[in-house]
Amino acid sequence: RSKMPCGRGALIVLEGVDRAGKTTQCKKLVQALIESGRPAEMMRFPDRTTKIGQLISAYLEKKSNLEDHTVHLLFSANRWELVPLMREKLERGISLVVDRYAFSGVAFTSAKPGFSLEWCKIPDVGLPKPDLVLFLQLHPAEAAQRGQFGSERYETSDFQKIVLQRFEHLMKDPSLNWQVIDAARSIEDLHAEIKTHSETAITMAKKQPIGELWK
Ligand code: 2DT
Repeated sequence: RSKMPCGRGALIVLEGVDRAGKTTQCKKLVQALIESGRPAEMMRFPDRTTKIGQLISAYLEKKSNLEDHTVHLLFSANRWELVPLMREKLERGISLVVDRYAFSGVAFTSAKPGFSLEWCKIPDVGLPKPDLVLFLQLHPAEAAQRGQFGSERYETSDFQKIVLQRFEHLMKDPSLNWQVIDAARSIEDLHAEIKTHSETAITMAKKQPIGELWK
């Protein structure tokens, strides 16, 4: 029996600054895709359940300190360790809806002093390439209105502003299918737009092999 009865699944990534609604929208998208007969599963990075993910989680919770290059490479390693599973699912026709990916990796580390965008991208070169990257755009002032920042590392408005600039730079890359979504709207309005883009990406992906990111 063919591995791909109806073609492979699509790799759909949601990115955006903190509190733009990524996690809510990922969950709603997976549910809607399944209800319309399109197999789909959610993933998130960092995946804090693996051994590498636990090191990252302790770092984010400020329970441990890690050198900046080291933690960057751990975030990347955390994606690479899940690549075999991601490929297997995509090839079985399951679309993956991913909460953060290499773009967060580059945007957050390159927001630290002394890190270039180019250096930050290298460890993630060759990862499965997303068929669609949805960027949930939210002005820092509107993000601030959604309540206080949490207590994890990186959750300060000054840092988040630099992160947003790094994302804006990454979005200029025409080799990726970036779609910018205005996240200052209702959950349902956002969901409808995200679902439409995703359905198109799923249809297109069926006919194409999985690409390689930044290669
Ligand atoms: P959440 O679990 O709340 O999404 O926060 N991050 C994420 C990085 O610095 N590098 C990465 O590669 C990834 C995927 C963003 C996770 C925090 O970790 C940051 C916020």
